[in-house]
Amino acid sequence: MKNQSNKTIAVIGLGYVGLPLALLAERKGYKVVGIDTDAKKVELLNKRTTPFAGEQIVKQLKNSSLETTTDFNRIKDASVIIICVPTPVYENHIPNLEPVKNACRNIAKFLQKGQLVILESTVNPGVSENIVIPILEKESGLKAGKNFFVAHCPERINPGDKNWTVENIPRVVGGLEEKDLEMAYKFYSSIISGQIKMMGSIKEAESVKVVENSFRDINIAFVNELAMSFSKLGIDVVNVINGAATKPFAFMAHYPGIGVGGHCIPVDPYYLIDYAKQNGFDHDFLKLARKINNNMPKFTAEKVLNGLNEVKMAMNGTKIAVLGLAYKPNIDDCRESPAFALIKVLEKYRASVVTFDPFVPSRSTAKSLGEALKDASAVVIATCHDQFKNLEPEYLLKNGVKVVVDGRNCLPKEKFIKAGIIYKGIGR
Ligand code: SAJ
Repeated sequence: MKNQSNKTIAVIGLGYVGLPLALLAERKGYKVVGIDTDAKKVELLNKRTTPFAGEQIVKQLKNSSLETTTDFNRIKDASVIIICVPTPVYENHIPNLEPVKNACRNIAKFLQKGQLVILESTVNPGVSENIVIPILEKESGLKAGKNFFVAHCPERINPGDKNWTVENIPRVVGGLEEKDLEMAYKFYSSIISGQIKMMGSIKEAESVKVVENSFRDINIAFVNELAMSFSKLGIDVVNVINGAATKPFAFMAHYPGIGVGGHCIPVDPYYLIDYAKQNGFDHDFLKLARKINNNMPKFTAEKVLNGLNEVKMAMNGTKIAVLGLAYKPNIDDCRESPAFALIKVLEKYRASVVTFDPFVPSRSTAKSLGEALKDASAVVIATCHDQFKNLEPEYLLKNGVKVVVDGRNCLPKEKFIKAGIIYKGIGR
């Protein structure tokens, strides 16, 4: 490994994206300063504990000498400054770029000649040139492309994935000009083992991420719509998808469920929808996919209603256990999790909802699985945590459960039906 010790990197934003990146750059020989506005998070990180799960990160953190601070002054010594702050959307799905703007304002105060600023946060095309650069130039008095350099390298962190990591995931990078691109390419080549593709412009690099995640959202919407249709046709859509997946080309399996959560897939399409609309194009298809996916919690609640009707029970006053709050299996991240939309719908039917997620005790109403299941007439699997995949029908029957709605199609359907439980999957 080339010794980069004479080079300092500053990473702004120490969350799911910034922290793994900061730890990787440090392992590759850079001196790294991690900066976050959350003093509590900085304090925890300095004590070598991490505010979010992930044993890999905890181990790396304990072995690292990463310096973390809230003081933006520390960017002065950095040759590369990487922005890894969140890019959420507001309730009305309009992009919220405040975290990016605030990071740029804080950087601009201390920006030095020759520094390279890289934005990793997911944004729509145009943000680097129309938002990031004007703020950096205005508050620093320096000129982008001349006195300092700007590039975009969209993050591709996949939380919980042990095979694809920040070190080996291929990346794309775009620069304001040729020089900015070269500098960014050289930096990423020194820490990433995966392929790094140089894009023709910074806008192309910004477009790659929103396109790849919109691709995933529309594919999930496709199978969610199939699930709704095949429910009426009495055909098991999961079996059909697995059948289609035997085709070794031109098919990519996605699976239906109670909805689409996380900080990427349900959010990124809105960045493209909004930017295209500002430029005179309406993404009907992307909007329809968002509508279908956002409707899945309601579709799931109707499954609960139908299941209870089959055992002559109403939702009103019935105890329903919702198992899983995190947006995907075996992690504690609840951002945009459809479980919460499902709970809202169930409570509208005046059901008495208890929740349990072993990875999210702080937001679970029950302290254990046993407590959640006790006297519950219906169970909804909202997240396919390993602990729930192994649930036995006998255990549920013993607790008085009559209906199981398998929101992630992760239980053995036949086994539950044979045991006399009313089983409802999503599309099966
Ligand atoms: N989901 C479905 N059906 C599917 C796949 C996912 O309903 O077939 C749901 C999940 O339950 C979850 C949501 O969609 O609620 C998002 O799932 P995800 O597997 O896409 O997980 P993310 O949000 O962690 O997505 C990340 C993304 N990575 C980056 O943005 C860098 C995404 O691009 C990856 O495709 C994804 O990981 C992955 O492949 O695991």
